[in-house]
Amino acid sequence: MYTQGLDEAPGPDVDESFDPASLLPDDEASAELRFQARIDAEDRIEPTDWMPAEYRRTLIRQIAQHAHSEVIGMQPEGNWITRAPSLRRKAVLIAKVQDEAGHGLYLYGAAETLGVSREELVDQLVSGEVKYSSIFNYPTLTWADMGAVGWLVDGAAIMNQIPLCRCSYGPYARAMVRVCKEESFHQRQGYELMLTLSRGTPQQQAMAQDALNRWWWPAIMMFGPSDADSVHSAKTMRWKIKRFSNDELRQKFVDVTVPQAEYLGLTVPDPDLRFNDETGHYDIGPIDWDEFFAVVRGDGPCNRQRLATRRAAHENGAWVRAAAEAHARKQQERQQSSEPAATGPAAAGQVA
Ligand code: FAQ
Repeated sequence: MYTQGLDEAPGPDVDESFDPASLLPDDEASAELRFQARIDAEDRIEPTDWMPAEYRRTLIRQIAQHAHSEVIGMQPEGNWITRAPSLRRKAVLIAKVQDEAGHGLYLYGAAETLGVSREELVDQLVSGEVKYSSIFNYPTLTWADMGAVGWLVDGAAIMNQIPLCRCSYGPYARAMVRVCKEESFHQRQGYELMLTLSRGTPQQQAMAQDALNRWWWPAIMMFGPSDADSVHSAKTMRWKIKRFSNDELRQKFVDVTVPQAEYLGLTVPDPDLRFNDETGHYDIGPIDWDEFFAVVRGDGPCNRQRLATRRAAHENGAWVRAAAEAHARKQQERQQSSEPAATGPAAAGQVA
């Protein structure tokens, strides 16, 4: 369902009149033009290729924010592992939370190929210097939230990430392929949980509706500011990091998700929601951008708690990092002391 995004033409191209060459000395200008020509020809940029400094910075910013989101994103669901109502649900939830940790690691790995170290990235997260997705600053109050998060949050994440599988930067695009396969499983388990609740007792149906009421708008906001207010979209679309604008992806999500809510027998909490026969899309009511920007600034319901938990986990893990480093050092010393002196048959290449 979500992979259909891959078959569609990219979104509208950005300001073609902009000429990066006009700002740069000759050598760099021609390098930048060659770079853009490779992007336009759908060539993949790899870590050892020349790239404009701003392309590198933009990718580090986006990939790091994405990695941090996956890592912080473990908290709202991790909260429910001990309270899952059955062994099956617990096993599924543990697997999902572990997947999110893995996604963070692939993404940190992809960011490292751009010349930033893992330590720097992690320090930026725990110091609160860099952003992670707004969505993870909302609390998970009931078990139904595990369904809503899988269905809506992972659903929104996939909608955004499928086009990233075609991102111009090779390591990010390749990381996304696996991430999307796992997110697809996450979305389905969430929807299946919602289906179970919505076919259950009146109390279970009410829990499912309450979870949808609380998660709908934060999921809509996850796609980022409206196109008019998006600072980075113009350049990231020119560089084919992003293939669709924030509003285009938001619309795709709404179009896919509203019929899913109807199938569940739930009501989307938007009195202005209408199917528009002329456009063939759903129109939604106004988004509360004040809420979005407050959460992004650090004033959401759980921002402080999420960062404090992450910081504590990092500090509590210091001994593991120290032990791993000491072990690696010892192994290296042992290896060096047991290596034969560089003379004799081995050094002369006579030993197979
Ligand atoms: N929250 O100019 P734009 C997941 C910031 S993974 C916080 O439009 P851009 C898996 C933006 O960074 C979810 N900040 O920016 C999972 C920028 O700030 P800056 C994460 C936001 O980059 C599921 C400023 O606003 N996914 O859910 C948000 O072109 C379940 C201006 O915005 C990704 O990161 C926001 N929602 O577009 C895990 C995907 N939106 O840096 C656990 C990759 C915007 O200037 C459980 N990222 N901002 O200080 C992207 O596709 C893009 O970065 C966007 C933002 C679309 C998020």
